[in-house]
Amino acid sequence: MIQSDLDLFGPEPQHLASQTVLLPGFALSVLEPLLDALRPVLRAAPLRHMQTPGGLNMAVALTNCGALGWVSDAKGYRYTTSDPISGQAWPALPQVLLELAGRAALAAGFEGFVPDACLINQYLPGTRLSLHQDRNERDFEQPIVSISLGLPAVFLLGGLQRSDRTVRVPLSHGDVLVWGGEDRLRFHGVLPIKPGLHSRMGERRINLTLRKAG
Ligand code: MD3
Ligand code: FE
Repeated sequence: MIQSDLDLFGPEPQHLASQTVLLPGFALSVLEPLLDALRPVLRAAPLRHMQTPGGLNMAVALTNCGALGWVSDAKGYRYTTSDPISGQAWPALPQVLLELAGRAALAAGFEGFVPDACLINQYLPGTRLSLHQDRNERDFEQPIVSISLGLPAVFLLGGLQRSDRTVRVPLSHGDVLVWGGEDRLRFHGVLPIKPGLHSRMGERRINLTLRKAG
């Protein structure tokens, strides 16, 4: 089959591990409604650099929407119901994002995923995220859905031990990744973002991570 035929049907889901599925371009069909919904969220709860529990400035700028939001400060990593800057509840999770996450989870084999938290990470060129596990959620049986927007990234997918080998997964604008089950506690990270200009998103990568945190 020639490339143009493949384009008509869109790339197939790719299994990166037993319960890790890459859905290439899955977010593109709702891209404009998604960006329209994100703008007021970012106005109400601006991106900011949080401190690590050890007192260092995080390279990634972040904010949240949903009933719960992930924060980091001297007290540690945790979920809060309000934005520590404004003192207000985090902005509501936009319906378009809730529905996109549910459809992505279903496409990856996870039924009935209803997230209550969306972490919004912004990476400028040069920004990386070092290898870590996500352990602040209550129920590790729940999957995580991640939406990549803007500049491309190379995602590092490791194993259950920090020392396990990692595989490099290129992520493009509109790609959606879903993790669950035995892959939920894999170590993972993001290599430094290469300089570039994305036609729709500018000089940055935005990652939306949807979880059931509470
Ligand atoms: C893989 N964010 O916010 S996608 C994070 O691109 C985070 O901003 C990255 O890691 C980003 O914690 C990676 C999300 C992700 C979340 C949980 C995972 C990837 C995962 C759990 C297991 C394996
Ligand atoms: Fe993570």
